[in-house]
Formats: sequence, C-alpha cells, structure tokens
Amino acid sequence: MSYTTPDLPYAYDALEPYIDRMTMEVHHDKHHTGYTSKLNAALEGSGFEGKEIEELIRGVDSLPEKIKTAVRNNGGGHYNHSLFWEFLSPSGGGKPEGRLIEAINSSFGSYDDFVSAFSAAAAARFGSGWAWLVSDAKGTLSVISTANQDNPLSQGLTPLLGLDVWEHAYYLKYQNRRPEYIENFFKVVNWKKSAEIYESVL
Ligand code: MN3
Repeated sequence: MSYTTPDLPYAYDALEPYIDRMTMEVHHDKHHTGYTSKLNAALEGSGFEGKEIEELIRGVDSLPEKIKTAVRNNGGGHYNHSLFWEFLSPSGGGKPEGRLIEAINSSFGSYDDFVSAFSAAAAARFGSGWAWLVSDAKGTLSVISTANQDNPLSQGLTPLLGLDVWEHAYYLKYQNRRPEYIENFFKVVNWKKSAEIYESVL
C-alpha cells in the first residue's frame, strides 16, 4: 500500500487569474508528486508503509530515527499539499458561514482581523513554510505558521486552512511579491472545506 498524489479537484487553469496554470502544473505534478514518491521510497520495508498519513504526522516525534525526517519533510509535503488543493476552489472566496465564522469572530474580533493575522503570519514566515488557521480540541481557533513542511497535527492542532508560502507556490506569477499572492489567495479560498473540517473537530 503506497501513497498517491490525488488529482486536482478542478482544472489546472481554474484558479486564474489568482493562481496561474503553469504554477499549478509544476506545483501539483512535480513538487507534490516528488514528496509522495520520496515518502513511499523512505517507508518501503520500514513496517510503517500504508499507515494513515495523519497518524504518522501526528506522531512524527516518536517515529524511529530512520524514517522521522522523511516523514516530517516528505510525508508533511504530501499531506500539506493534499489539503492545500482542497483549500482552494474556483468558486471560493467570500466569508465562511455557520459555526466557523462565529468562532473566527470570537477568536479574532472579526473576519477582517482574522485575515490580517493570517496574512501577517504568511508574510513573516522567513524562507519556506506555511500559514495556518488551526483549531485545538475544544474548537478554539488560532493562526500559526510552520517551517518547511511541518503540519499543525504534530503540535496537536487541527489545520482548518493552510497557505503554502514556499516560493515554488507563487514565484512564476508573483516573483518576490508574496503579499500580493497572499491577498489573492483569499479570492479562491474554499471555506466550505474549512467549515467541514471544523465541524468534525466539534
Ligand atoms: Mn508547495
């Protein structure tokens, strides 16, 4: 049983003009597939192959040394990108609804205050990594950022929304203009996915 890169749930050019076709092709077909195949290669014969990826990432710190780094980097890469494609939608944008917007309002003050906090975390991540909206086990929200391919699951938190701020995610279209990429991300955010995950936490 090996891990596979899921197909995109929309066409490569479906997120234009905010995220361009070539970025999506390279990002999904080359970068994500690279993480998936390196994860498979690292776990082969380890006894851990075929475990749920969430389970591996949640417990990454207690994995055998031989596979720990590969799971953190390539398992994280595979899992983060699998989520990321779902966090985007050509019919996305707008604001979340239901219990998620209530929680955002109570944790951050308002939706706009949340966007400011998330955007600041995404802009301030030095080098490569991710910005996240996360929930703890009680449903309390916060914004964090992680380095490289680390995932909030390893900190006991559930990711509700994540933005890839590696240069490979935006450089072809935005070059050094990461803040513009962050701003446009909110025009294609799939809040339905975030709300669905949040409901599963509550
Ligand atoms: Mn990426």
